[in-house]
Amino acid sequence: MKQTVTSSQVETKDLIPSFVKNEALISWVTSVHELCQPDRVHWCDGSDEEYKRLCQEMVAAGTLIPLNQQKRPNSFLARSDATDVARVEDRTFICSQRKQDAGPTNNWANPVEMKANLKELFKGSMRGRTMYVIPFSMGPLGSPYSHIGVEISDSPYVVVNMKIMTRMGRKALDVLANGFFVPCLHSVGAPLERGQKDVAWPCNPEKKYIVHFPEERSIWSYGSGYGGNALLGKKCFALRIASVLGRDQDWLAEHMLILGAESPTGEKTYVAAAFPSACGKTNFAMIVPPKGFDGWKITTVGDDIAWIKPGADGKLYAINPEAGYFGVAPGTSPESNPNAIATVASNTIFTNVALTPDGDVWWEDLTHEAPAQLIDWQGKPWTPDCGRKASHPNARFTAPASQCPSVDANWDNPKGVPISALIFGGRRASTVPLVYQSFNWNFGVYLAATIGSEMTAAAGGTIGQVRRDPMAMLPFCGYNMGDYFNHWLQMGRSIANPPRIFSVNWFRKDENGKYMWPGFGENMRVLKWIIDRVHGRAFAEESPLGWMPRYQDLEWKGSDFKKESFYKLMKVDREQWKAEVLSQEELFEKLYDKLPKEFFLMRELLLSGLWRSPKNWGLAEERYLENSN
Ligand code: SAT
Ligand code: MN
Repeated sequence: MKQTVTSSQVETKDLIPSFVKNEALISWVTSVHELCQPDRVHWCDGSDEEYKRLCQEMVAAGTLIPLNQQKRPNSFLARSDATDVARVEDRTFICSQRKQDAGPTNNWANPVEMKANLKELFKGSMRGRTMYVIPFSMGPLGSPYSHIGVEISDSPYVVVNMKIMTRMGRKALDVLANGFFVPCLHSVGAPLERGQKDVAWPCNPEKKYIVHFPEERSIWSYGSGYGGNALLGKKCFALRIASVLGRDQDWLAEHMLILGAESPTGEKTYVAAAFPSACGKTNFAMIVPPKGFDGWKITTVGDDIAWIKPGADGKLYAINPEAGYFGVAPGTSPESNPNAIATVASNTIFTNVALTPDGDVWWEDLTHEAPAQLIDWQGKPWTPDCGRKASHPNARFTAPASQCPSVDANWDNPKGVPISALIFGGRRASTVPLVYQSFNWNFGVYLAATIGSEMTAAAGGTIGQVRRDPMAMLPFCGYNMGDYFNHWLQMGRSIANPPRIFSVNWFRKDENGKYMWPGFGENMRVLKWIIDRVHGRAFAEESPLGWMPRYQDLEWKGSDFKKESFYKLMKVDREQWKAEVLSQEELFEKLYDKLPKEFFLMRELLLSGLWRSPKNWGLAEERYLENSN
């Protein structure tokens, strides 16, 4: 049968195509159809023809602008409503049955009341629109690590983005068969009355709700068409709901990139790394080794999310549940991330970037000099001296992972890749050294739980104050953060050969406020030490925090970075660390009733280590001087 049906023409039986056999899916789609009252229903098959047709329809509707075919083949620009430009954390809810299961770091609402409220909002919310049924697999099709979701959305923009970001369509439905899926209901919340003309970016400026029902494993999202609010496979499913699945099924859903490093001898090592937002995660996932690293190859498995499960051999294995990148455009340049630039050369959807006179895209930092004229992200004429940014700071590209020049040979491997190290980083102007290795799994969980970023003026906080972002999961953990820490500790108890855990900080500043570390490709020098450590090759000294490299333990070929600068960057300042440990208390107090008892003990050990004679600190200042002779 035809895959698009019009409600006015069809009986409910025609709502469900004959190839759909899953009883739970049939009953869910039927009930959503009844509730949302769309004009048409379309079951997405995930084909290229379908993608093309939807893009053409959106071009006709003014939602997409086709870009110059020569410069940016098969690519489009979308401009969102100015009020719908990012995830809305204050409108994001975890509606567990018990409030304590959401915990103090999540917004909670009574699930019965919330469901009733949502049903009111969704009633007739798709009038005048097409209801798209979008089956998708998070993770390689049929992998034991993967999970199936079905999103129902009234946004064709969501459909084409889901085609890039997930394995979407008929194939996912075939894998689902009669199995379990996560129902993800989405509406832009802008029904069209008879004869009402649509706008280019429909959304609901007043009411937005991004709601998770963890026990039911379902997602209801209303009012926004942007990013993680609307592409429900990403943060909503692959992190918030999946973290709950992980808690219940003994695995981890993490906000981590995954990369592979191949040495000149052909040895392959995979690591996963968590950073809060605005710490250059996509850049690190696609890092290009600097001068002096001939023969090294870095490959990308994922740039945002890792699903990590224990394998039979006692190691942890990870998959990237996504199939594309939804990356921040501003700041991405041929210098900062040449692989990302190559990835978005074609078949890409850009959202809220600027348009050049010749039909290409531009964003801040893409080139050293801005073009003389542009159309900005809101569709207004722009010149370099106009005082506004040409692209929105959260402007994005949606591009297929397969187009990344550094994509890993195993990125789509259903078995996942073995993870040898977990890396945690924050944006810290002071206190936290460039790199150290935690003494063991438990200390590593403690360090991961206490990462954070110093507030900037833009973040609206007190400058210098640290916003803790445990495991970079603060906005993404679907249950109580204290239970989540315990789950991490429990994972360590149950695996024979856990990955080693490291802390990195690319953002330490000197007394003049200048970054002390060049970052970008140079981070490879730190990564190589980490890899050498996990293979038992690199030396490290004991410090109160963990194991630290000496200057000579890093590869400096091709660099003129000074030994004195390195030790300044590695310094563990007792006074700063006393203040750090005290400020960690704030987070711990908030989570007090669920905080693992191990954390109190590790905090005491950390403090007592800091009080050891500086002479005995692996890297106390006096010692650096000794070493430098
Ligand atoms: O909009 S997304 O949630 O996909 C990206 C982000 O805000 O982190
Ligand atoms: Mn992210």
